[in-house]
Amino acid sequence: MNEVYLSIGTNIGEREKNLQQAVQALMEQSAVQVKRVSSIYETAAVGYTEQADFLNIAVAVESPLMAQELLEVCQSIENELGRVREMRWGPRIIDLDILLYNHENIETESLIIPHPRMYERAFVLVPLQEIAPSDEMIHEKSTRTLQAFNIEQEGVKLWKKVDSVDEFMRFESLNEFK
Ligand code: X6L
Ligand code: MG
Ligand code: MG
Repeated sequence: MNEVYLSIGTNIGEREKNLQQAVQALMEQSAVQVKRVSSIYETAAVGYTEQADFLNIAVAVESPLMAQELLEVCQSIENELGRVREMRWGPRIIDLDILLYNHENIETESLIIPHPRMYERAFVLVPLQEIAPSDEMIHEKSTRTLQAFNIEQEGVKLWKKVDSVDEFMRFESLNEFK
């Protein structure tokens, strides 16, 4: 079984609902087990900064799938939730990125793991460090980088504390009636 960490982001529409639907879609995959979900962070956009703030989370999953197959699962969920690719680095309904796949280094035409820019991005590392056992899963490199960040200066704010996958999914059932 492979231990995999994902980063999920959204800055269009009902952002919290988009995150829930993405995690729900992961849970509905028979070949994916969702083990942990981080708190939800509101984060200033990086790359192209003239866009709305994001909500970002990190998710730990277990899966027998190969990295490439998981990438296809992530892309199918993005499509299912209505993602359309317009501007590079522009606003998106949902974005699922594979950060880590076991301790493997993978480089193919379509996939680079560990995610090449994750160590520079507080919006990735802050949620990740909440659910990744320290040192064991995150490379030492990233914990060091994380300590060097001034989290607030990086535009990353705790938006909603989440203590378990169940809790994360529970507020979805409430939202069904909205
Ligand atoms: C120089 C050049 C410095 C490019 C940074 C950083 C580009 C990040 C793209 C960069 C550069 C990205 C999210 C986001 C995006 C997200 C927040 C990207 C791709 N995705 N900002 N910007 N959260 N807060 O999920 O990550 S676009
Ligand atoms: Mg991304
Ligand atoms: Mg992506």
